Amino acid sequence: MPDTSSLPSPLPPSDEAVEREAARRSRRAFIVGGVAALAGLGGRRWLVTRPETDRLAWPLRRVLDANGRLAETLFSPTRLAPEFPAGRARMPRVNGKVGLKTPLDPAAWRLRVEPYAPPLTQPLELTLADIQALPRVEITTELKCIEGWSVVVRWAGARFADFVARYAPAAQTLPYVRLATPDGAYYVGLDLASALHPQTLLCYEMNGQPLTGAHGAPLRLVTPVKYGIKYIKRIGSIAFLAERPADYWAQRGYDWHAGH
Ligand SMILES: Nc1nc2c(c(=O)[nH]1)N[C@H]1C(S)=C(S)[C@@H](COP(=O)(O)O)O[C@H]1N2
Ligand SMILES: [Mo]
Repeated sequence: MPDTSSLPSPLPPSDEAVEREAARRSRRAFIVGGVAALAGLGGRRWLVTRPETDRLAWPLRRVLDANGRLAETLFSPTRLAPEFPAGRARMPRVNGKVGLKTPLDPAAWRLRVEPYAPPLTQPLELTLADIQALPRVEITTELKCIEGWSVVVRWAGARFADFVARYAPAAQTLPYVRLATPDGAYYVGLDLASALHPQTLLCYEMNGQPLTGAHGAPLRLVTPVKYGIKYIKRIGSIAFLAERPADYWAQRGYDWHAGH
């Protein structure tokens, strides 16, 4: 189990707040459902022929977003994904090569932290050694792909929370994080609570070996409370933002939070 004692622990929402939010959401979903029912037998047809928002008919996108916001309300930094004995770890297939098409020179690679607040007007450029200087954490968890397969993997890296505390402490006032590959082709958005979750890691090793190029060398994200779509490989830049950032797979029909 990771040691969470030194981490900031935002208070979980009160039961009352969660219930209020759930009631508000279900009223909304009821209204959307009611609209579909009113449309009668043609309802399904009507639904799937609506103009799309991020590749989903807008009423469906609206329900998905409402569910996602409910997930955000219920999200708890103390709810941990199950861990497994290290011996259970296997090598997953290489899945998803968006943003990995060009060759990468590991020696020239830098992690770019975008300026997020004055007096930081220049991006911070970190090396892999800077990340490896943070406390090393190892966890064995299940990588779950949204396509329906999963593999237990042993990861090693630094907690995202430790990275923020050391290299971007003032960024903790901003509610969102965006991570992108160096070419910008693949990008992932996280709310700050998910980024600071004790199992969210910036990983440089997989099953006891340095990451291979196809698995995201030199640095990838691991966030075991979410699906594999959020485990961005070959991170090139990290930005802290006031607005919810776009997310590669959320723009292609999946849930923005992608928790499970
Ligand atoms: N840069 C980048 N990262 C990515 C993807 C991708 O296409 N490009 N695919 C994601 C998906 S859908 C999954 S399931 C995992 C798979 O990780 P693996 O290839 O190490 O098994 O990587 C994620 N990270
Ligand atoms: Mo995936």
